[in-house]
Amino acid sequence: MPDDAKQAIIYLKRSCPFCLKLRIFLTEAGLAERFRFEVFDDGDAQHKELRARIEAAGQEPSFPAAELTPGTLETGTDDLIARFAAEAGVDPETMPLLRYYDEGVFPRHIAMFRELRALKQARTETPMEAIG
Ligand SMILES: N[C@@H](CCC(=O)N[C@@H](CS)C(=O)NCC(=O)O)C(=O)O
Repeated sequence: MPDDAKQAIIYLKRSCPFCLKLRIFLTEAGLAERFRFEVFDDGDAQHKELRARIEAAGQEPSFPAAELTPGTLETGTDDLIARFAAEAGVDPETMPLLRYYDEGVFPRHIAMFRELRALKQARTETPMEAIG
């Protein structure tokens, strides 16, 4: 089936570790062919449009997002994984690549992101006289 004929769409932000987690799961579970993947960059027009759509539905914008029913965006990486896994009868706990990512690069990435954010915040809060 050509990609643009697929109804179910998964929206992925290119730099997002959660989006990569979902894509790893779908690929390793052999489910990727069922979806059309729309990949966008942080701050681009598609990102802004998707954020506006999610906010208009009264939800907090978050990616990955899945449009399984046209017009409805669903979010929450682990919820989506659990749902697709149950539907396909697969167990994410037994997937070596997903486990490898989820136990290594993923938490490290999140920790580094938080660390960087705290450093940036501390830098903006520190008066120049204190730096010398
Ligand atoms: N609890 C969410 C967290 C996902 C998340 O924090 N995604 C970030 C990108 S890494 C996000 O969507 N931030 C808002 C934005 O980029 O507009 C999940 O598990 O999917």
